[in-house]
Amino acid sequence: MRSSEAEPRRSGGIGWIPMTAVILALAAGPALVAFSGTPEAEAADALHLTLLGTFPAADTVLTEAPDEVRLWFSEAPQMRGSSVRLADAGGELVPTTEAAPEDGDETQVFITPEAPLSAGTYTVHWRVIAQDGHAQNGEFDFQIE
Ligand SMILES: [Cu+2]
Repeated sequence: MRSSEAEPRRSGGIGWIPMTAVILALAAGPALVAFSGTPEAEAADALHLTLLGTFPAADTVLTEAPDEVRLWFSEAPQMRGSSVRLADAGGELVPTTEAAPEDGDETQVFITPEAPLSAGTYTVHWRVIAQDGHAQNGEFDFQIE
């Protein structure tokens, strides 16, 4: 009797512990993610510059070739280490001026193609250094009909 009474208790105990571990893991997982993603990450996001807009706007189709490519940021990037490059549909770099801040509004950075752009799809690759030293990069396409 003793052993048959002990057996279910024991198996019940074994079953209960893993279930508790699973529940704890499920509860702790999101909590840990939330914790690691909260105060420090938000502070870093607040410091990071963000891309506010571009000309041409991403994924637009233009009927006329733009004479520049311009990016607007939430703060003035550090120009040292920052770059904006233009590539054609084949991935070849299109000759442009070096990325330069707009006079009087250094939150805007622009490049100017050295020759008028022909019809086709282009990709803008940008990389900028925020005032806090963090690099941000991205790319977007536009098309000229
Ligand atoms: Cu940052």
